[in-house]
Amino acid sequence: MEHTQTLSVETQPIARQPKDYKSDLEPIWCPGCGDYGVLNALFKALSQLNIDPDRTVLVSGIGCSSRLPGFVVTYGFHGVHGRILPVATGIKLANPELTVIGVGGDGDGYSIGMEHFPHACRRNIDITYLVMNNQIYGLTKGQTSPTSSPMFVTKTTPFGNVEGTLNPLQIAIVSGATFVARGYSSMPNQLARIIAEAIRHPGFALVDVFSPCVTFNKVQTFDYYKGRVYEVPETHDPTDKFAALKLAEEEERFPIGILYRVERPTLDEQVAMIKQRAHTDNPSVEHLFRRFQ
Ligand SMILES: Cc1ncc(C[n+]2csc(CCOP(=O)(O)OP(=O)(O)O)c2C)c(N)n1
Ligand code: SF4
Ligand SMILES: [Mg+2]
Repeated sequence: MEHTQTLSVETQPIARQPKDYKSDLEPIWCPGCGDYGVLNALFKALSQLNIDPDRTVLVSGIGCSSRLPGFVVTYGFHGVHGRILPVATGIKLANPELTVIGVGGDGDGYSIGMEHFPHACRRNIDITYLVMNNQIYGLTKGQTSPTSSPMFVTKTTPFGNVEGTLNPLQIAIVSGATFVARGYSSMPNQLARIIAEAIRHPGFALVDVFSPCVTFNKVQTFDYYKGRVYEVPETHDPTDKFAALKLAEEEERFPIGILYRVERPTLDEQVAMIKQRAHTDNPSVEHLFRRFQ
């Protein structure tokens, strides 16, 4: 049986155009920053799904990438460094009807925020997590991040980075995320479709996006990615965990698309299930679950 990578966003009358999601604030990213492509792809994805801005929250941490919620007309929460996922989890549990999207950088998510990442994956909280991965700390003017390549020279590693590189896609897959994809900010249409699929996915959806920092990362540039990125083959079965891990392992060329997608109960579904069971077995403990109502 052939498995396809078709990004099957349902067509529906689009009442809102991408420009309708744009706030009055103009982004202040450096000219050419990859994050512009991610923002435009997000506008397109929200429009493709005709998402109601009043029922949507973007949660960010700290970093150039974490400025993004200010540029979108949805609700936004620009929090503290590395705390996107606990805040997003709290918002989703308090009101499961909301569309909750975490947006931030590789430093925010995979360094200071790393203790939250595998747990959000295993809990399968129904949120989308969009990481603008530029392999550097951009806002603080160029230090190595966990996704920086070995021997990468920065102010903090003047003789080259001696540490290995963390693979967020593999960590997400083995930790229990149910949707794992990689995008590239220079492929905005495909990125928009991936983001739309991630939002539609019931469960924790990671979209790690190559989003070059043109000011401080002179290694992983747009030129670097040209010729190295390719679309996930149509024959790839996204439910095959080992095939997904193998694709995520590639270091010379980089597959772009949905690597892994399966379904299992989300955190709020589990909470509802347990609440129901507790009520049936022992109505006297129902008060314990009131905070989830
Ligand atoms: C608790 C805390 N530690 C350190 C900082 C300094 N700081 C701000 S942003 C940042 C890294 C941002 O890197 P990344 O998340 O990759 O975002 P980018 O700017 O590259 O988009 C750091 C270390 C901080 N604001 N708060
Ligand atoms: S420093 Fe880098 S990440 Fe930050 S806005 Fe400039 S190009 Fe983008
Ligand atoms: Mg970064």
